[in-house]
Order: sequence, then structure tokens, then C-alpha cells
Amino acid sequence: MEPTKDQTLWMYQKMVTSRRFEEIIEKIYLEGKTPAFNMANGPIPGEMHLSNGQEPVAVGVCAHLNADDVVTATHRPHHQAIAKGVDLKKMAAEIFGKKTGFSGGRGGHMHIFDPDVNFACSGIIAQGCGPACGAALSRQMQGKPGVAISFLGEGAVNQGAFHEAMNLAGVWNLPVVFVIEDNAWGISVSKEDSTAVARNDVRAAAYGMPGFYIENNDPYAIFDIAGEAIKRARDGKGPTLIEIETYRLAGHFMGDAEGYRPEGEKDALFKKDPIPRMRSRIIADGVATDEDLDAIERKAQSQVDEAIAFARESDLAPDTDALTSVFAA
Ligand SMILES: Cc1ncc(C[n+]2csc(CCOP(=O)(O)OP(=O)(O)O)c2C)c(N)n1
Repeated sequence: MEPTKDQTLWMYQKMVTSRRFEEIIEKIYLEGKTPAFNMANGPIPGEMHLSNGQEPVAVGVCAHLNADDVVTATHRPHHQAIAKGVDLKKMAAEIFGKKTGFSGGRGGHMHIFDPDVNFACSGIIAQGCGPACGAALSRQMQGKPGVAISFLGEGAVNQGAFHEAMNLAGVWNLPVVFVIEDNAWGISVSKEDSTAVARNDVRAAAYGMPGFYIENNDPYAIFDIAGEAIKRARDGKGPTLIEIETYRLAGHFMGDAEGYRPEGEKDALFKKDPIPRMRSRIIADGVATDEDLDAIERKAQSQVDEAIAFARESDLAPDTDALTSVFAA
């Protein structure tokens, strides 16, 4: 299946929004953390995992979803959240720990929850696999057409939770799609050193579902295969596993010295940056002009600027709120 012009431009716009959002977050994150890098300092305290380079995965999948469909996302969630359509201002405010954020600033960047578009994520890897099955089961039992997507990294697939959820999805024929972002690294551990098979799509056979591997971080191929899988799920034909080769252009988290990367890897990845590649393809296909794409980029930038200003200007929650709305013994 091929994207229409509108879908193509939507994917480009979401990829650019995510990239611009992270460029500015990256800058602000470093404020107040020098000379000695201390994660607790600055306007954005805590860990920060950037998803730049991985945008095609999010847009190729989420182009087929609506607000009723469910996404459970990862600790590296910005691209997935933006593609699912979460409120950018509330997301920025949550990242800054402000009371106008989705969870009043308690969650931070790994815990973005937007009930309006059924988006959730977690700092616990593979955590979303079970809840995605639950969301899919509820839609199946109510005879609703919705689907659930569980995003996870190639490192997370070695967690038991993934295998238990895959089995249940297969046994109950659930409308769920598992999407593995294969960026080759689980922190500093290579896929080769952590995983018994070269490609996780083969694992689908063990759970009675089809499996696909998509190479080259290609938003068009992702759109195609994900679209078929999501249609299959909506038609009551059950779950699918998709693993996607993607590129983590940044470190695992901000502050990562990335000494584990082979020499030249980063340069090679930047040469394959998916955003300029998609831009060239859109123009070569005659889908839009440079001017059209510049206008999309300007709009993305102004949405991001507005969201960041909203977050900056919002108040921090008072200390006295620390124990409200949380489980406390
Ligand atoms: C259950 C659990 N174990 C360990 C961790 C620590 N941890 C955080 S990210 C990560 C690696 C994840 O790698 P991958 O799933 O490939 O995702 P990526 O970071 O590459 O996006 C680990 C082990 C965790 N968050 N949760």
C-alpha cells in the first residue's frame, strides 16, 4: 500500500516536528548541567533519550491510526507521541516537570500519557506489551474496530513480558501489532551480543503470527507493511510482528560518550538521515515542491516553539503536591 499525497506530507510534517522538538529539547536539557554533568540540574532534570533518526518508524505506523487506537510506547517516546498526535504543549510541560504537563510534571519525558489519543509510554522496557494486549482484547470483546500497537526496542524483546504477550496475542487472535525498533544497540550492548537470532521477525512463527523485517529505515516501506498489518488486525485476522531497521543518531541517553560504537558508524548513520532522504524523494516523485516543504518546516517549527514557550512559562508543581495522585504507603 502506498501513501496518498496527504499521507506523505503528513508523515514528513510529523518527522520534522519530532526532529525540531528534540533539537530544542537537547539544547535546553544541557542548560545548567555544566561544568560537571549532573542530571538532576537544569530546567529538564532526569534522563533524556532522544529518538532522532527513528522518526520513520513512528510515522509509517501511526499514519494508519486514529485517536481510538492505542499506542504503548517506549522510554524513547517523543517521535511515537508526536506521530500519535499527543498534545505538544502538555508533552513539553511534562518534560519540564511543570504542573501543566499530562501528569502535573510527575512523570517526565519517559512517562507521557495522553488519554485523548490513547497514548502511553514507560521507562520499563517491554512494559507496554501486556497493556497493548489488554487494550486489543477490550476492543475485540466490545466488537470495536480499534487496534493496539506495542512499540519496543530490539533490546527489549529479550524480556519475558514480550514473549508472554506475543503468545497471548497469538492464542486469542488479538488486534495488536508489535513493532520493534531495531536501532542495533541496547544502551551499549549490540544486538549480536544480546539476541540469539539476527532478526526478530522469525520469532513470530513461534507465536502463530506473521512476521516482517523492514530494512533501511524507509518510511514508505514501513507505511506499506504496517498498513497491511493494521488492516489485518482491524479485519479480525489477528496480530503481527514487525521489526524495523532504524538509526539512533544520538547516544542512548544524553551524556552517553558512545565509546562502544565502531569508528565511522555515526558518520555513516548521519549520511542516511531519513529526513533529507524523504524530502528528496517527495520532490523527485513530484508530490510537493521545495517551497511546499519549507512551509511545512516553518509550521512545524512554530508549533514546537509555542509548546516550548508554554512549558517554560508554566509553573512548577508545589513541593506539597509530591505525594498526591501517587501510591503511597
Ligand atoms: C525491565 C528493565 N530492565 C532494564 C532497564 C534499563 N534499560 C533502559 S533502556 C535499556 C535498553 C533498551 O534497549 P532497546 O530496547 O533496544 O531500546 P533503545 O534504547 O535502543 O531504544 C535498558 C536495559 C529498564 N528500563 N527496564
